[in-house]
Amino acid sequence: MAFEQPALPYAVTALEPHMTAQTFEFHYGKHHAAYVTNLNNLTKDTPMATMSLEEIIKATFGDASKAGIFNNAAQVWNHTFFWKSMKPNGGGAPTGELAAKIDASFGSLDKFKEEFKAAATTQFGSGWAWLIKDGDGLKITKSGNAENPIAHGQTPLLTLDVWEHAYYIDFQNRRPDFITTYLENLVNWDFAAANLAA
Ligand code: MN3
Repeated sequence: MAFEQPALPYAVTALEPHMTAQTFEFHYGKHHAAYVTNLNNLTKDTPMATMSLEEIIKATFGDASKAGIFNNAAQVWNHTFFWKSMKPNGGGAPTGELAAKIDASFGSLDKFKEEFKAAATTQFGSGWAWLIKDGDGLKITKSGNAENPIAHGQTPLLTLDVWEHAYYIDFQNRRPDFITTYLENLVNWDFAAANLAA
């Protein structure tokens, strides 16, 4: 069975004005869709066609001869995870165990935001910023291009896409404003809490 692009968890207009339908038209409709098409073409009639994305990501990471498969499989996975990392009327503050772990790991929610913003801003060129599980605590990481925590056997809780295509339509070159908007208006703490509990 071919890989399929999962439906968005909300309407393309649901995150406006923070993330516009036009951004979804390109980012979901063109970029994410193209990674799915490429992955299907690259794995057609091979054993990988029936593997999970996570299995493919782990099996191809670091293998230069499989870089195309890794890049497309990871980008399919990363974008699906990114859409879920946001929600209409997102932002605000986490609660419960997640809130306690953020305080324990970063000092406060504000300190977390500062550190996350620094990581997402300083990822040079294309890539991703992540909140991941780290033992009993939490950690912020960043990765270049398609690389993700799954490749490293880590458990991601949230992600932010900082490729230019993620923000250029709505924010042009202002990546820091995009990151602030994500943290204040879009981030889905329920999704992060569910990943922490899983
Ligand atoms: Mn993207």
